Amino acid sequence: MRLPKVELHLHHEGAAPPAFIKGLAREKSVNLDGVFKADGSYAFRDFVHFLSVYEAATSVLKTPEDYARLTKAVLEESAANDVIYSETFLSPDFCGGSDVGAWREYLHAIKDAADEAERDHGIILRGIVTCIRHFGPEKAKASALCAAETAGDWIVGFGIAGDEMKGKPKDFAYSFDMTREAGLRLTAHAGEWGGAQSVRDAVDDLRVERIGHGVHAINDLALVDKLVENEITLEVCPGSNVNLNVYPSLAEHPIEKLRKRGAKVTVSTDDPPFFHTTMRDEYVNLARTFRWNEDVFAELNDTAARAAFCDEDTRERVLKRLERT
Ligand code: MCF
Ligand code: ZN
Repeated sequence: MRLPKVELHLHHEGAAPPAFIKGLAREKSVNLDGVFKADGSYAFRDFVHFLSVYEAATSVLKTPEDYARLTKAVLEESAANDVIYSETFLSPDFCGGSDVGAWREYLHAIKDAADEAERDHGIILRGIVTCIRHFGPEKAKASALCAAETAGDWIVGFGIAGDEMKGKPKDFAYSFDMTREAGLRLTAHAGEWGGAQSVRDAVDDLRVERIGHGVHAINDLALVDKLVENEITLEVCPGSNVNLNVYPSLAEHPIEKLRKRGAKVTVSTDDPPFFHTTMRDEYVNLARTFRWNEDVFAELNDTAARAAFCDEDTRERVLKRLERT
């Protein structure tokens, strides 16, 4: 589907095509046994295994220059899917080990590559600094410090991803409070594995304005109504959820029920090559499964543009490009 699209939920390394990771591994003589299947795609059995394969693949990205090359590859693919605005999750744990000086160097390299992609393809990139839940609250604080130090025109948010079954949102409240103070906007992965209560906890204890996934909110309609009332946007990643077996099929995925109940839903790919998806595939599959037409997709993209963490001038530019002729 050739509509202009806004994507709010994309993990930077998770968007790396297998060929890109294999090429870097060859250059640097890194052994990636177990990371790929015989057919060349990423190999993982379940969610916890996915997290370790993700980290193994990411280990070949060693320098700011590697991240610049990754950024170019990722944005070319997004632009080829008609994405006009994208927010990407970046972790200081992977970029310099949460040393603020090193982190700045990675960000400069990524931003230069993003500026070039914006000139060449018109795609706009903004970054969300992300702590990793299974690395624990202390590492999260170091990431939050990096985030607070680099908050600005293109680092616009702070978030948390990773294994939702490790620790409670309130263990990370300090990091969220610090980054809110620094002017960053907040999102948290919740309700992917953790049930409706995990979404409630993220909203109450971290005071986020967006939820990554959030799909299990559907098991508690009073919670969905609270999300509607508080205008909290869900970054829904249907292909990811089906691929990781959160739901057995797209037909059983709650995105349509959430939308019908009035929740602010948006559509993203999460880690596209891991989940054998692209933004175009997501749209085609949703259109086929739920009979969504262009009006529905226009509504989703309008919701996404309004929930984006960018400044108001950028938002206006994006909204203008979404206007249909
Ligand atoms: O959204 C998917 C699945 N649910 C939770 N976490 C992740 C997803 N994709 C990547 N992640 C995590 C993972 O721990 O985010 C981190 C990875 O190490 C990267 S954030 C730049
Ligand atoms: Zn995610």
